Amino acid sequence: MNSPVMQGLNLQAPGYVKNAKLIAWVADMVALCKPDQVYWCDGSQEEYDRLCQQLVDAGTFRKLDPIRRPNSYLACSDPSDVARVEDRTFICSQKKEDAGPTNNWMAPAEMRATLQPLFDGCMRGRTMYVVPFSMGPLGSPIAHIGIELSDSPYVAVNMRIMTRMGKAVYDVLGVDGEFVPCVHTVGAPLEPGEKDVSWPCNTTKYIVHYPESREIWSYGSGYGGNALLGKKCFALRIASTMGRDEGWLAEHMLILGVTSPEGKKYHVAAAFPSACGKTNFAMLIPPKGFEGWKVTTIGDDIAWIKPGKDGRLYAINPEAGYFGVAPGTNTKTNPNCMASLDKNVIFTNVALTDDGDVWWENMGPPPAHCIDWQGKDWTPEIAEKTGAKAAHPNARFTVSAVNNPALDSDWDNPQGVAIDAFIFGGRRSTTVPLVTEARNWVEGVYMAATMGSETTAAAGGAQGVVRRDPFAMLPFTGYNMSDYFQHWLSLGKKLQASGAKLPKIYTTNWFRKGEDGKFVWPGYGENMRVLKWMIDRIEGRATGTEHVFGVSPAYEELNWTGLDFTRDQFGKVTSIDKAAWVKELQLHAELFQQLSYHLPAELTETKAQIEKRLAA
Ligand code: SAT
Ligand code: MN
Repeated sequence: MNSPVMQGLNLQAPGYVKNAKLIAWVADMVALCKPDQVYWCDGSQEEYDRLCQQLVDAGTFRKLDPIRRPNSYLACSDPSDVARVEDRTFICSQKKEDAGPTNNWMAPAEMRATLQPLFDGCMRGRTMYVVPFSMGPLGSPIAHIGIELSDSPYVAVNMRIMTRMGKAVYDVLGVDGEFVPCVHTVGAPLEPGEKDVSWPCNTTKYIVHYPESREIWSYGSGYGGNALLGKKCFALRIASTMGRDEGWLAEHMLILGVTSPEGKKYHVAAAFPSACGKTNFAMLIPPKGFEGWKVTTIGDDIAWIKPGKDGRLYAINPEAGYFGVAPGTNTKTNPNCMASLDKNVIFTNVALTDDGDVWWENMGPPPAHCIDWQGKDWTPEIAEKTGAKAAHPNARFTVSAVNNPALDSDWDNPQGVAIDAFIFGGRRSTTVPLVTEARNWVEGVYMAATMGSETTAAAGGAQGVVRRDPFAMLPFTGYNMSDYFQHWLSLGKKLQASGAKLPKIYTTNWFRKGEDGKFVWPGYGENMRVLKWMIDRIEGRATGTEHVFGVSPAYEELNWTGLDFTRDQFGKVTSIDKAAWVKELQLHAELFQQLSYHLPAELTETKAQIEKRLAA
């Protein structure tokens, strides 16, 4: 503790930090990163307000109008740092096969040698924030602890919203508790006297995971999942490997509760790729015709699911807030979300209106003038001429779950909620019908494994290209994808053998388009009609129609009260085109070819059965 680099640093951990491994690790990281200061976050409101003010003074934050948007801020990132960077994300397991063909891999020793010079002195001129957080309710048997060291105060305040962050974490951690060490730097050290920029980052980026030692190292980005390491890095990539080793599941799923007019409650976990409306579905308001039904939110992005003593699967939301996509969110698509954004929000890369509020595409009528996310003047006329967006398509809000008027009373229950159904939803303009139930667990795993989706802006890629996105986990599974399929199959088999009733598995597609190129299904709140059918199936009230790869509803089985949706339109979103499916199965074959190492035989067998039925 008395080495020269540490002199004058507030390295001394607060008295309530008693974990020797943690204290030693922080000292090592200080020696490596060489920050000017170390600041131990306590998670208090006072601290949050102070750091936000500091971000305002630094020009990173702009405080929004206190009447229109109380206690809320706008941050605009560097235009080069606007999304997760999948091509810079690495899984560094000892063996390449363990990362599998869907992950970027580098040998741990080689990666450590690469990162060493980058991290050496990376925090010069900056403060290292020690951010203690719990993924999941503090002390829950399903929860786990992480500590993020970051030189970004933006990360510290976002982590306070997104996780249970603060000194209470140290009580759970105790003297010898386990934590996942997460090191993050924007990779922009400051020379003495050098003036900082409002969004420091580096053109070189590395988002690195060592699954065997359960470590995360992130370099060069301050944005979203690259920097808020509790989210995709820990809660999905590292946690999925923990789940494989320990017999549980870390999934890219929202969790919702549905309560019937009779007061019976069901829990559904649903996987959709990033930016495909998970937040909207998690906050769904039942439409006309569903009086007395209630949908409540447990989580909007990630689920940790562990088998209970009764053999059922119990899920928690490891997060405590929503880091949602702003563009497209409005009082029609997601009224609960709009209400959540009334106050105490951090907005990133949306537009600033002349009256000190925010605006984004499709939020409502455009303002006559605003400042776009890059600080330029924006008017509807300019947009018309140049196509300039006021908000970046991947612009985000960070808001606490407690802001959500539809928050489920069990959202913070340390025991989690028992899952009745899983939904896997792709974004496909053709081929895949509105909803299909798997006849058994294996068929459900097949559906999830072969899910395809047209890409969105969240991954920073082009829009509209179909890519296979197994379980909506393509960029998030921290190990070999085929081993992950096997883990799902094995867990199902084990639970079934114990006599437990497994959740039903569905695949949905809200995104079929007509010849006019427009979505046929109205989506949003109307998805309740599909959800209700699933519950009818769970209760044995709906027969469904069996087809080549599962069971789908007949037109009569959905409640159409309050919606004008014809049998013909229903046909457009549910039809199964044989030729399209022959092609689709060729694409499944390509996927299986790519994933052939350790690919479970059950999946190729399921495919053969579908092909047989298709040919019949
Ligand atoms: O930017 S994040 O990775 O946190 C969000 C997402 O891609 O879903
Ligand atoms: Mn996500």
